[in-house]
Amino acid sequence: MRTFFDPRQLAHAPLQELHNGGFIDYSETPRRAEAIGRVLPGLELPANHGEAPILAVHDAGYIDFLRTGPARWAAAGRPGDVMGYIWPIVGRRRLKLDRIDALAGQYSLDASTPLTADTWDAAYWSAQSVLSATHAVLGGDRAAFALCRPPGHHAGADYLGGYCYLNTAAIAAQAARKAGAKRVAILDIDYHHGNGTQDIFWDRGDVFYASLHADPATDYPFFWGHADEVGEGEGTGTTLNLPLPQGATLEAFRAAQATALDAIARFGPDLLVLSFGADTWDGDPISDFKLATVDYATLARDIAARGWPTVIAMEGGYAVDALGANVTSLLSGFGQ
Ligand code: Q9C
Ligand code: ZN
Repeated sequence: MRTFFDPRQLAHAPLQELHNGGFIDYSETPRRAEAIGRVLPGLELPANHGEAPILAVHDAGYIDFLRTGPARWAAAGRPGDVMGYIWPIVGRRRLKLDRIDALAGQYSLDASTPLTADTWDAAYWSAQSVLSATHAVLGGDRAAFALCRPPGHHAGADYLGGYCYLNTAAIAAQAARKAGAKRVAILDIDYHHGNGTQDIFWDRGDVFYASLHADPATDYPFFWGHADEVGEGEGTGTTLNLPLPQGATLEAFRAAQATALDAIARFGPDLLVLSFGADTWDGDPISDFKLATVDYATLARDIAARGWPTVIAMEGGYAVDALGANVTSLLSGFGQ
């Protein structure tokens, strides 16, 4: 299987994140990508597909904020990384504000996703990696893997959050649509609900979003991922949320994945995007499912058996020392 990654994705390295009222070391460290890269000897540099496929998903004002926010923050005399600390609560009218503090709140979901001077470039190349994997699959490969880091599925069209800035799965799905795929499905098996991906395709009938994740009653991102969120308008019925209780093992996870795969089969996609997080692993430091390394091969075989050309985008997974084995296990299930 072809695999894609650009070393520029490593430069993004926030030092700290706000966690339970204090600051802790940033979980989404560049060491994650280094660990995965070590087990993928054939890793290829992505081609540069430019900004158009990013702007096909993301708001231009938001992209400008990602690019210029750190310099504006520094110009305002702030030490450290850009972090929002005031948010426009639900229902508040849209104001056009220029103050960096207001922009940081407008364009973010949480205060645990710092924006640094190196973030834009890293996120840009993470997106190029998934675009190269998408083009490999559109060109006839059965599956391709993008070592997306920073990850993507919490980022919406106009907001960052959950360690995510550009929604790589959404960028892949939209690029596939543009290249002629009539229907695209996204299966999200990261521990957390992919609120950004859901939001982006919420009212779209051409892109199906199915997610298995920890119940938002107990887990981040809390405000999305409930079973009764099914989409709206033309997208009614093309969002499927399958929350699972903390402690879930392969048995429950695999059964829920089969439910998602059956729904995707009824939708009939030309191409599948798999948002893969290894934070469902038993030893993950920030999550509470109980999958074993070998389980990823089982889950991948179940997916591969459906026969859809598949773009795999890396999402979360924070047990750095186990990431290589967990990704290797997943890719082995695709038979390559
Ligand atoms: N430390 C992904 O797995 N947790 N993102 C915030 C404060 C955020 C995880 C709690 C978890 C986001 C891609
Ligand atoms: Zn996650």
